Amino acid sequence: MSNPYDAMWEKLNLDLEAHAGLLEVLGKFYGDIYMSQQGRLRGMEYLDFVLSEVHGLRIKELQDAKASGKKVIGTFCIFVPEEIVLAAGGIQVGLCAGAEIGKDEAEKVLPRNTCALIKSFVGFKLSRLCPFIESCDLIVGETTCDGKKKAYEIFSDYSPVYVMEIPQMKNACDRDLWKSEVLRFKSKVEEITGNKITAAALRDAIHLVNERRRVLQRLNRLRAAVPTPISGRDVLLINQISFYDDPVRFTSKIGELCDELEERVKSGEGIVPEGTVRLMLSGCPMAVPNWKLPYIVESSGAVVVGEESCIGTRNTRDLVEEGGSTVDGMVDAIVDRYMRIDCACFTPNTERMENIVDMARELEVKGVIHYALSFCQPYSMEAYKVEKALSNAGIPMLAIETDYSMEDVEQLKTRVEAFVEMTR
Ligand code: BJ8
Repeated sequence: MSNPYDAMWEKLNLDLEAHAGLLEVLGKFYGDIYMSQQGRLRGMEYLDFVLSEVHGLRIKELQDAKASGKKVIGTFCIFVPEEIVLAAGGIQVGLCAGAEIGKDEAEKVLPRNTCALIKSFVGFKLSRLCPFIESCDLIVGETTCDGKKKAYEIFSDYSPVYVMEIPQMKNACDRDLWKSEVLRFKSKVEEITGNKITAAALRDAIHLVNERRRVLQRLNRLRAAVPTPISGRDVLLINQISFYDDPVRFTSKIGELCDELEERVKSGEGIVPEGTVRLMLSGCPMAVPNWKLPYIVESSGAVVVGEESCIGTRNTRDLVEEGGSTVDGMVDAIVDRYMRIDCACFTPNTERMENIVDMARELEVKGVIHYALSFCQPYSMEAYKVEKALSNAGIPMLAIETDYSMEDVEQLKTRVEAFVEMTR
């Protein structure tokens, strides 16, 4: 059956047949995992709509913006400062992918022992399945883990790629390096968009991105209530969509959802039965449609009340200081804010341990599930330190390594159920 967006997707050189298959699987998966939930907030209808139109209406918006002269910049990491792109009149979209559909194609150019996230974005490109990638005027990579770093070299054979160097430590010389990289990125964005960044535009962009972070911080405060007023799956979806949607619209819609959530919290209404175990997830980012682990957890007698992840609090915890009046001063504020990101690519990464323990205590969780994608060295190695820090705080942790396949679902469920029982 043809789709009203077929002509647009064809123009973007997508493989229409394979893409239709992807949308069908995605729709079914979403129905099983999301629409089967009871007591969802009315505000989630907006998220359902955005997801159902993620390759349709949102792509159409991007195409219309491009036709009016705007540039679209794709990213894979929360280190890329969106404030710079917005200040230059561009649009930034997240390209991390959470499906294994292009895996076979990816494995033709990447070693099999590469993490699923990398295989997914390379596979999406090689299989011509992602209209976001195909809409980008520039794709920004970064030197975080070795896998991503080397994958961008291959990716650049197929798309225009620009790579930012990310420091691996947090000394004064690392901050200097990062500032020079932010400035280099600013020049690149100005060149691509043809717009010189002014102080007024940068001030507005900083405020806009901060507003989106603030609304997500509000959501995190409200979801922490007892009884739990919203599922972890729904909050993960909101965080995932924050990387695709128009920031002004998203912030306003999530603000409305938070108003509804606040009413629910005031009335003491929860969405899980009394005695449901509160858990927190920590580790690698979970990109759309990677809902596997939260679904397993939430069908095993527990509820997820926090995600210590880049598609979670790592992306929203810190704001850029507002109030700067010069471009240089605001660039410094951006540099400082992004240097606080506690990705496992840093060494040492003690802030992450402190943040995880603080978060687990504040959320009063019974335990933490540490999630690492198979072959992700930074996160799977750091799990040892995380477990030690949590154990010192008297909080149990379960370390899980998995990928995007469904083959291990039963085995993971058994382990998660045992962990939930143990924490009771
Ligand atoms: S700031 S977490 S978004 S790098 S899972 S590709 S680390 S092998 S995603 Fe990340 Fe930026 Fe860090 Fe966040 Fe490599 Fe690990 Fe794969 Fe990963």
